[in-house]
Amino acid sequence: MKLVGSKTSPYVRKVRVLLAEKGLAFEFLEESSWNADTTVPRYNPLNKVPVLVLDDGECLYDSGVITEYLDTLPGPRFIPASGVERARARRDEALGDGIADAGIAIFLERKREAVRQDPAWIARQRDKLQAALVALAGSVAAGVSMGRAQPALGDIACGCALFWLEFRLPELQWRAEHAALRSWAERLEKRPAFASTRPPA
Ligand SMILES: N[C@@H](CCC(=O)N[C@@H](CS)C(=O)NCC(=O)O)C(=O)O
Repeated sequence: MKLVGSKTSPYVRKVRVLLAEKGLAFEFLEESSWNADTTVPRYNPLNKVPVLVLDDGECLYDSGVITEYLDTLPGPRFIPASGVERARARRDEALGDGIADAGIAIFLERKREAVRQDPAWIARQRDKLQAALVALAGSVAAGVSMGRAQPALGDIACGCALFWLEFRLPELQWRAEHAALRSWAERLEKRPAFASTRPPA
């Protein structure tokens, strides 16, 4: 199978970390949907990454669909089979993806020329981020579905989102503001699956 995506995308990193944690082999086709000559629309009509291309050419997107599929393949399981435990794992993944969505919305808005930026829109996304960081810190500290020694899907998704925030919106300082997140992040980033998928400087 082939993964299409960029090394800076938090959603792509989530998939790469899961592939590494499960020990699954894949080919990485490095592509950004923002390049003028991008080939991503060949794989996803929405021109977004990640896309997982199966051996018969079928394409899977978005990242939540890909993680659900990968979890059915051999290796350790990251999504419980059923019930509220399964819903919790998917919810925690949605929290991570939502943090990435809000961060990317700010990042893209700030790329517009200053007079065209909407401060109210940026503030709305920032409110989501602040509330999500508080919720994540609480979940990690409680250790019910995240924050345990063996990372769950939510740890992977939220970890990738927070490391992306640090990379693109470093002024957020989530490590300084949430001690629970600092120690949790330090544990995650020591794992080979995270260390080997750091975005390029
Ligand atoms: N919900 C999607 C989000 C994917 C996404 O927005 N990827 C970004 C890269 S970080 C992208 O390709 N953006 C291009 C665009 O929005 O046109 C997922 O989880 O896969």
